[in-house]
Amino acid sequence: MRFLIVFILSCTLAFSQENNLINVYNRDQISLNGDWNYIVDPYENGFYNYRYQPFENSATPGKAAFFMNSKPENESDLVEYDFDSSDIISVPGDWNTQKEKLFYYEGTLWYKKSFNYQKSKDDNKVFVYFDAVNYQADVYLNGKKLGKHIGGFTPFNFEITNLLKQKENFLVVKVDNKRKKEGVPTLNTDWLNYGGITRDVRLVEVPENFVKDYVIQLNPDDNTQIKGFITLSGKDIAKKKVELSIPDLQLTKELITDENGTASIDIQVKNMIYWEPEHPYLHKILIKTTTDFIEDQIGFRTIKTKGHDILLNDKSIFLKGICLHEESPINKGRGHTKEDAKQLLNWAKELGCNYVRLAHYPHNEHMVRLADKMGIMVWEENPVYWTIEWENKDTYKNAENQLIEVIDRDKNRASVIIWSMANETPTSEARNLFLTNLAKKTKALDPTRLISAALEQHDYKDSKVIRTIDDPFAEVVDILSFNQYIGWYDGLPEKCNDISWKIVQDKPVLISEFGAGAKHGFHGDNLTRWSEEYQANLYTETLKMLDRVEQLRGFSPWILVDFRSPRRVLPEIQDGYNRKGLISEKGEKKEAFDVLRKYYEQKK
Ligand code: GCB
Repeated sequence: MRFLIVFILSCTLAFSQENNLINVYNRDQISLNGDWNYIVDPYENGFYNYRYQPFENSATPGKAAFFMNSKPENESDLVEYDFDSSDIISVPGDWNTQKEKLFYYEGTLWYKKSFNYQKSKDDNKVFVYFDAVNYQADVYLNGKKLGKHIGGFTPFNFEITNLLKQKENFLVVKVDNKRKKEGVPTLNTDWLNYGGITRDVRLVEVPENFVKDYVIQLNPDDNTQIKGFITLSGKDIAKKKVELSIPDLQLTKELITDENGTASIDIQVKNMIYWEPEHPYLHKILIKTTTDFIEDQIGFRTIKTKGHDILLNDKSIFLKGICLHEESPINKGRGHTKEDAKQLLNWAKELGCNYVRLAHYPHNEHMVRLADKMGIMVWEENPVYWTIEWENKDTYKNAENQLIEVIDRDKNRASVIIWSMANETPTSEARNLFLTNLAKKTKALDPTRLISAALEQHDYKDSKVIRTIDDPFAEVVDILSFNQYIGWYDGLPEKCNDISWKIVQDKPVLISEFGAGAKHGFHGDNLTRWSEEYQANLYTETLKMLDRVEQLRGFSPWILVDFRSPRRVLPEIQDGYNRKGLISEKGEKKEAFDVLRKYYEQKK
């Protein structure tokens, strides 16, 4: 279904052209959010016949197939389901927190939405665009299969122009969130496997010839040069005029597309205003063709490393960070609204952060759009977590596809500075190859950003107090990042006094995680597990220890807010939550919040 062309624009700037629309955020659209009917189908009865053959493989799927949205035609007719009299669920939203009986459900739910649609122009094209569905979506319109998508955190779309009617369309989505050994992520994670159509669903209408894709970024090696491309899609796209304007730079350029509908951008600019956390300036960008018009807001900055330094616009920076899961601080459950993102990023700002690590998968688009506006740098991660099937080619394809989709969505966001390939993966030849291939792909698609992965630390030779990073993938990354839990899983907080690191790679170091669990409101002394005092003391001791790491250029403690995890079962303390948050799931700050806030306040 997907095809990928890599345009080599210069030796330093190449990007993918993908099948998905980009910047739907700023496109005309009709939302399909709201009430949908749903059917719980643990046996996938609406998908397979009693011989376990998929109905969709047959030219005449018959009435039993749920995607046909069948109704009895007369009083004798047998149809054993009915969407319209089935229960209702809100889209977007996970099913776990909307329906008590589905809290731990992992399996198939069928969703149905009926709608009328009037195109604004006859020859326009219409797409249905899903911001994310966890984990597998099989999508049907008016009884016809549009396609399927695997991966719970990235967008996908299907063109529906030819199937769309003015009245009584029905869109049916089979959503399956069963965890799979070969999946990405795999069976084991430390977060709740929220199922459902978890992000927005939109109908996007575009002209027959439209702006399909673009990259407008600074050349990493020359920050006075804007480079990239604009690609059109449609029947008549060769040798076409495309106007690119950036009004606040008083810049209007007329570009001409090549045979494939792509126009290269190479513009020299004087007096550029750069994007940086203290001044997150976004330029209004206007792209006009004879048929289409699209607007975006893009920040210009460069991000590089040199020796031990991370350079933002050629100045060395320290990343004052925090990790985030995509859980709503407002409605609980999987977060998806602008308000959810705003609350999380406001807390990060209050903590003094200029950086967040979006763990452990791509978050919704509001998050990166807001980070752009608020001046917060972002680490964005592929859900390659713990023990993936490294030798499985389909698993690799799946991981790569999810990465391509997030790069495609966020390649014009200034806030995104790091693509993370994975989290805490055990080294082996197969794993090293898997991650190296992902890294190569990422660099080929996006040479303007940095690559990292949350690695693990190891004992240095036989020493119990000197740690090192002994991992072949450390050679591949731009930034050497690792998680460490000294004082929590590894001894008590005072152990921090004894530990030092011998880092042999000539790269900047980020500590991608450290932390301790504490139940808000539970008090004890510094050595009482789960007390706020223990957590605060662990932060104090860890921060002293990290100050001794010469190469350290930032960190992102684990984690801003307590989050749901079925692995965390201790009654009265965890009750289904990982308690390493600096803030409880109810929004109450723990003592450690202030320890970190004060540290960031005095940190230059
Ligand atoms: C980790 C994982 C993170 C867990 C955390 C913990 O190293 O990367 O996903 O939630 O530890 O709390 O144990």
